[in-house]
Amino acid sequence: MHGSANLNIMIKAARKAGRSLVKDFREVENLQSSMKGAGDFVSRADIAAEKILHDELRGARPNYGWLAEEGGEEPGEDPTRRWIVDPLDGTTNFLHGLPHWAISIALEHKGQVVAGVVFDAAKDELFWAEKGEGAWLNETRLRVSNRARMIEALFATGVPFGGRSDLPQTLQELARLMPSCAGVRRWGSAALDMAYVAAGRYEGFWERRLNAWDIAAGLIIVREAGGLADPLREGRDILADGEVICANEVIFNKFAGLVRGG
Ligand code: 2AM
Ligand code: CA
Repeated sequence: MHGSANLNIMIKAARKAGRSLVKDFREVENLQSSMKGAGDFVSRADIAAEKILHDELRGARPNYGWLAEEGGEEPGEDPTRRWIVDPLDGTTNFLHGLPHWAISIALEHKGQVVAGVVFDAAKDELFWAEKGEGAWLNETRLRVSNRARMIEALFATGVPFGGRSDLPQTLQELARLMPSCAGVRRWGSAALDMAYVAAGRYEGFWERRLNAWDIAAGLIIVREAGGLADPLREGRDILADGEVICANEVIFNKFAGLVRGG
C-alpha cells in the first residue's frame, strides 16, 4: 500500500477500532436474550470505538478538527482540515448479530473530502481512497462496474426506519425503479453501500436523511473508483443535506432519472 502519511494514520486507527468492535461483536450474540442489555452493550462498543479513533486521529494530528457521530464537533487550530468519523455504521446490523457494519473515516480539506477509509472489520475488507490515487479494497484497485443495462443492474438504498416521514417518497422511488432493474438491496450501512458501488458489486445507491459521517468516506471511494456521486436534489450539497445518489458513469443518468422521477 502506498498511501500518504495521513492515509496510514487513518488505516491504523481503523484497524485498531476494528479489533475492539470485532471482539464486542462476538459478545453481542450472547446478549440477545436481554434486548435492553444488548442495546446498552452496543452503544458502549460504539463509544469505545470512537474513543480509539479519536485518540489515534487527534493524537496524530492534534491541529485538525473533528466531527463524529457520538462525540460531536471539535474545532481544530487548522480550520481547513477535519476528520469526519462514524465509529460504527450499520449499528442495527451489529446489534442483531449481522456481520455487515463498518468504521468510516474521512479527511476533509477546504470543504472537500481528500481521503476516505471504510473498514468492514468482520470481513476484513478495507476500502480506501485518496484524491488522485484511486480506490482500493485491501491491495486491489477498485473500479465501478460497467453494466449499462437497467435490467441487469443491482442497486441499493436505505428505506426510512422508525416512522420517518419520507417513507412514501422512498416507496414511490422504489415503484419506479424496481420493475426496470435486477433488484434493490437494503443492507443497512450507507458507508458500505458506497464502497460496494466503488467495487462494482452493485451499480448504484441512493439514500436521504443521512449524516456527513455516513457518506464522507464513501464519496471519495466512489469517485476515485470512477463513479459519479451527486446530491439527490440537483444543485444541493451532499454532505450538508445528507442526501446522495451515486452510480457507475454509464448507468447514472438512467438510474438517477428514475429515482428522481424524471
Ligand atoms: P448508523 O448505523 O451509524 O446509525 C442506513 O439506512 C443508514 O442509516 C446507516 O448508515 C445508519 O447509520 C443510518 N441509521 C441511523 N439510524 C438508523 C436506524 N434506526 N436503522 C437503520 N439505519 C439507521
Ligand atoms: Ca452511520
